[in-house]
Amino acid sequence: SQRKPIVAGNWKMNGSVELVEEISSKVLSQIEEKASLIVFPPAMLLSSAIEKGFVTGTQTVSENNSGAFTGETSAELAKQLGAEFSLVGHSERRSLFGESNEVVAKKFSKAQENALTPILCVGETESQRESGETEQVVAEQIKAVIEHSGIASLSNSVIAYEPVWAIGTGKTASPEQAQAVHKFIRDMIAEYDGHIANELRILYGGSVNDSNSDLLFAQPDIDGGLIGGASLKADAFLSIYKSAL
Ligand code: G2H
Repeated sequence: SQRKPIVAGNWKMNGSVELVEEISSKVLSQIEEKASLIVFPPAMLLSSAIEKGFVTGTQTVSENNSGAFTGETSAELAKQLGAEFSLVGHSERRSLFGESNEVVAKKFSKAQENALTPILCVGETESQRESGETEQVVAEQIKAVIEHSGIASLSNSVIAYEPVWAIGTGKTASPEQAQAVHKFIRDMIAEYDGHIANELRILYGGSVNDSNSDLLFAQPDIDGGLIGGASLKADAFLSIYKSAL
């Protein structure tokens, strides 16, 4: 496909100034034009990561502009620092911090208002998959954004499919399972707009490592990955990046 792959590292609440230095020194010299590499460090490491030369994003953004929202991450300030992306609706935000589809849709649009490219994370839980609800759950998560911001908003965004049962569990979706959902997502969006669907990068996330990334990224509708645990190890992250080239 013509879509430029993305390999993104979601550090979650991990890492350190030293880790920014270590990963930048081992990985940044290996970046090629053919695939993008983005890191999502904890907000307090954004400046260090930007200074070292990483393309960065925040792990979430507030749906509010500014004001009495103690502890929140401002999209406007993230942009001022030099961030270019933001994750929205990561499953940990949904499950641990109670973010509904509607709240996630507001965060998506707040990111775009501030010229951050949102990476919308979607995915079903294990029990939803077992009861055959995967497609319905993922469709609802995406439709909440389309209803709030319109289909055109997806042209400046990325989707990450992360089955909840595969996150941090070491239990990756098989390339076929992942491809099936990615294709479902692309087809669903094509019903609104074929061009947007064709251009949209859809990343896979959930226990991606340096031994499963090759086969996952080779699938026709998988345009790279959102990597958690393995993005904290320079060698593994680099080899995952290389499998997207
Ligand atoms: C899914 C993923 C990164 P991990 O949360 O967003 O984490 O690769 O550790 O499963």
